[in-house]
Amino acid sequence: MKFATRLNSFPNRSVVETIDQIAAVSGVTHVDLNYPEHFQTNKVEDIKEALTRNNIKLNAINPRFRSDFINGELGNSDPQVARKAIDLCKQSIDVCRELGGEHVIIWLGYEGFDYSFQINYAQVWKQVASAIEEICSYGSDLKISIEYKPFQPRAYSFISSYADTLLMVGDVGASNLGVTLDFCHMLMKDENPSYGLSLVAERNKLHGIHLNDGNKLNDDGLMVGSVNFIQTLEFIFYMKKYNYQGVIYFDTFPVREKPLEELQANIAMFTKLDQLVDQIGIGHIQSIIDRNDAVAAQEIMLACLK
Ligand SMILES: [Mn+2]
Repeated sequence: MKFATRLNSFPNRSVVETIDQIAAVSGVTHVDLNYPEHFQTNKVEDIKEALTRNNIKLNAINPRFRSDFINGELGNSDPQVARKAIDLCKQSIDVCRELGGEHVIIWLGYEGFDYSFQINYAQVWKQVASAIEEICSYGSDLKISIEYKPFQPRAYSFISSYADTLLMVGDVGASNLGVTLDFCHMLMKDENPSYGLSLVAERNKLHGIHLNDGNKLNDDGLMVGSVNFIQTLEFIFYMKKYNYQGVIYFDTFPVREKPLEELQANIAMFTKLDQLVDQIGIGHIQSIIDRNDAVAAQEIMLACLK
């Protein structure tokens, strides 16, 4: 099992110190880094050395668009800003290669709209598709994925669901382009996470998973399995069914919790749910699904409570 966690959960430390701290937790195999924010206090070589020293691998580089992009990133109506957004993704690809990673995850936080008549939907769609195509071509040796979120900070995100993300992936048509699913973002959209996972995985487009939990209408970033237990179990069942071999990144926000303890709790819960799926049996669970019987499906919950 490959696990990664959120560096920003560990405040007041440099990236190198944080890597040292996280690496001490049993089970952690990878880290994700944001570009450029995690490269401001430590050089790439120092981070590389810290990863090697701790036997931790880089999972993904996540380009982070700040205030210059408040009116949109790849689809910005100002061509210079849109070009800067493409360049930031290309720089993220360069850094990812330098650190031996294989995945760049693009979350377009500011791409969207707040008002009716604010943007030209079709034109922005084509502009974003063309930019992503250019990025995928530049990073053709890496996996590139889109992480969608339905809203926040915009009232409406431009890419907001598994459905429009898959539509964008299809329109771009690059073989290295896929989807990163964030469980909490799926809940915000009122999606059933496993349905989305299944549609994405059926198309071999499941590049990444951000696991967490929440109360639906906010990106709460709560601990894995703490609110939506049975939906998390189902999600892990489908991860196993589709033989997901990528990294599980815990995108949780320990604001008041001790971050190392919170990370250990996420690993413990994931491990327990993974074992429960094995104990109940993938084949047995599948046979219950195949009966299309809600009462029979309750047997799975009861088996967890035994
Ligand atoms: Mn996420």
